[in-house]
Amino acid sequence: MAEEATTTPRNKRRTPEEASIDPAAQEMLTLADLMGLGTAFSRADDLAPCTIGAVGMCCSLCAMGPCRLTKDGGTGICGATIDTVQARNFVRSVAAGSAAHSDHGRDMAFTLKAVANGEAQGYAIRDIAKLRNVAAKYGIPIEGHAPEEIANELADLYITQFGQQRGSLVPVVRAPERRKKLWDELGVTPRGVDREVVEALHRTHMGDDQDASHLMQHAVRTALADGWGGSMIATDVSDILFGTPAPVLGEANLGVLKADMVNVVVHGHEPTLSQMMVAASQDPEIIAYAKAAGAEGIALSGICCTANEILMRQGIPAAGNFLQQELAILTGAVEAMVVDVQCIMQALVALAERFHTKIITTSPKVRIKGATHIEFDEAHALTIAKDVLKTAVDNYQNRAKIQIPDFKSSLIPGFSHEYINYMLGGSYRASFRPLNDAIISGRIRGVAAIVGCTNPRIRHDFNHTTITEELLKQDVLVVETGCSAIASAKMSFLLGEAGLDRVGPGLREVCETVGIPPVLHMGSCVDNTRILTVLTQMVEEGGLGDDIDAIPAVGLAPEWMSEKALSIATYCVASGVYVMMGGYNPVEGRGDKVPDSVLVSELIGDGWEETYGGRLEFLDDPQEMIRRTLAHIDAKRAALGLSAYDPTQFGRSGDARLDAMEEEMGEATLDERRAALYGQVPTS
Ligand code: NFS
Repeated sequence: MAEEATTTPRNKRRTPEEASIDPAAQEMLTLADLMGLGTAFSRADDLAPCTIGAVGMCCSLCAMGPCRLTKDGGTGICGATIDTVQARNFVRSVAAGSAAHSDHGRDMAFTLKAVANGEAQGYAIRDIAKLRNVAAKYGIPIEGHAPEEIANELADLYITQFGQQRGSLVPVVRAPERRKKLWDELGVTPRGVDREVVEALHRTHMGDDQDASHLMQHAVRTALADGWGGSMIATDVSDILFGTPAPVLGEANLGVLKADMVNVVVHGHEPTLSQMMVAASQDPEIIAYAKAAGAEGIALSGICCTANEILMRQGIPAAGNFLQQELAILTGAVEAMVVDVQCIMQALVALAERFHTKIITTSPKVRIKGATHIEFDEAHALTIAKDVLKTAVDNYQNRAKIQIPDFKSSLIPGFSHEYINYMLGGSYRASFRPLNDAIISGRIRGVAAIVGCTNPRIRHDFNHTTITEELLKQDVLVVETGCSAIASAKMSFLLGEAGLDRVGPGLREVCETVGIPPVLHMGSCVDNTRILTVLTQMVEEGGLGDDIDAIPAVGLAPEWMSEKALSIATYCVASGVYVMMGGYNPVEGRGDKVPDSVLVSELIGDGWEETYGGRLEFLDDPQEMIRRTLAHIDAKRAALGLSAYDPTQFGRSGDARLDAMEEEMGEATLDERRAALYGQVPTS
């Protein structure tokens, strides 16, 4: 891996190697250049970001502007200061991110209701244990009740969370006691998902809330409605309907596309569609239909978070992360790209027109001009999924020249918090005790959650993998979700043995003992709530303080681009986590010449740390993110009274001991090896 260049140089086209560290992506970018086709990478080179908007100095909330606040102390026409403008923009972004995740959660809750009533074709309640577990948290009666009855009550409760006007969202009961008390005291406990989003839009309308601190307080409340509300509901219901993930073997990168099969790529976020596509693609009738068209069968793969949903439940391969959506089409081997909601580039349609690929939109909420629309509805889910696949098969004959990069990596995803709990303690004593103990002893120095998007202004996958690689060497256990997890998968960090030679001695011992890869793939972006659950369980297990902010843990989104990432960052900070984001800083512009102004960038840093124990920073340099991660983890260890991190204490047990013995014994016979291992030569 080369070691430099993380942000887009201006007015210059990057080479494929400068644009991405992924050889499959590089091959497709070279092809795009040869064919004279644009991608997000080349458009990012050609289109410099607006220097005013990029640092949050533009207000376009009313028609007196847009106002540029480029002068020291300057205001908008209404008198809004730069702090107010930045805070308003920030709140609006968080509201959009929270709305996107939560609307996904709402749809899942409605699907649960439909399944409970037998109105959703092809779906079933797959994880009854999780259903009972979740329902019991809210006092829904479970003993003696059929799964459908429990699901009906849980669905009703979850549906009300969106329109609830007063009180507290019910999933908030799952937060640590001290944290809930803090949120109540600060008045940021979310009341209802829709209420917080609507209020965010109201308060940021022209002439409303004009105090940056007060505005940012509502950013927190709106984000908490996502993390401890909409997203948590989405994760719960997905597990109940499609199964709680457990380790499974999968593959990632464009090399998963098949030259002799009908390739269907699902792209977007909601598992309702993609799970049904998995079922339909395995239907003998559809396979026969594909064979009749001259193909060997149907090869289903995914892009973005919908890829993660089916990867970690069924091991369906991931063709790539966000920036690979166009690159998949460039292979010429994709018969259909089937999209639902979020992170779908409009450019797909124009690019697909240069090939035979059909872009098929399926959500009633999302249409793209020029795409084929086949609307998905859960009442006829399986029938519609089969129709979509038949459309793809019919397109196979139109395929021309193909070029599929020969790069893919194996991985083992599927580390739900339930599975982590189980793997650490077994069925009868499932517990986070071993994880806490490993941190307390210093075998594991701390935990980092590396999450979020890829962004064409940042060298594709570079920050994700650079930070992951170094933190593993430093004995930091890494958990990942979203496009970050796919980046690590492509680097083979998500496969036990393949990654362990790049891991520090203490962490390696833990991975070998428990039998886990050094990077745990925990799912899609809504599944960042699994990380909140893990952190809460670590608090409840004891020994690492009485709230999330005491744990030696850090969150990173080193190549972020979407508003959803801002919402995630904000709810993590409000939950007590130190979060660093790479690249674009939406509150960078200066407001320090305005009398009595509060710098928003200071507010989200020192201000939020004082209030919530977590802080939010935007940084360009991955090395600096690594330095700050380790410094934070070490400071939290010291505050807990734990021993200072010392890697020399570990690494002499487990496989490392065997490896050392192997080296020493060289040509030894089998009996000599047995003698060294067991102290005597067996008699037989
Ligand atoms: Ni997350 Fe998923 Fe990827 Fe970013 Fe988009 S796919 S919800 S937003 S780009 S990680």
